[in-house]
Amino acid sequence: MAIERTLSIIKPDAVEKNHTGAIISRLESEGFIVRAMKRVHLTRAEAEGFYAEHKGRGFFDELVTFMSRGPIVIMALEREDAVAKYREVIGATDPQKAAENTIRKLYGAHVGENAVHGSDKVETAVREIGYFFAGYEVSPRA
Ligand code: FUP
Repeated sequence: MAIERTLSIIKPDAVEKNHTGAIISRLESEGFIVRAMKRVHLTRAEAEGFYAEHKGRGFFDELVTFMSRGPIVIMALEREDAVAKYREVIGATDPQKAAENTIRKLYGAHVGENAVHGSDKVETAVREIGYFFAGYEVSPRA
């Protein structure tokens, strides 16, 4: 399997509840390497840009309001098969349907406040990492 990168966001609900460290620790213990990381408070326009593919969906307004309500922690993570493995570790979009011990099950409340984001495909990950990080901010493999 190939070494991939995926974009991880610790969303405002999890940052507010002080779960940032626990989530990063879990991801590192699952073999992910943090290649880039920053803590930012998105404007509404920045959140809308990130979720542009969902524009027009019923939950879009609620989603961008949520994602811009407080600081988030954004990371470019790397490991073998990173996209699929990360989605396995975070669990289903709806925390109530997520498997036991997944990050969304442990730290998410409901589909609108589900603690973390993850890229859905390798190509999406490239676009999403590029949305938040300049090339020089993503450190190469040691
Ligand atoms: P995921 O890839 O698991 O993050 O899920 P999606 O890309 O389908 O959805 C992006 C975000 O929109 C989710 F994290 C939560 C939100 N959402 C809702 O609030 N309601 C829905 O019915 C679907 C998604």
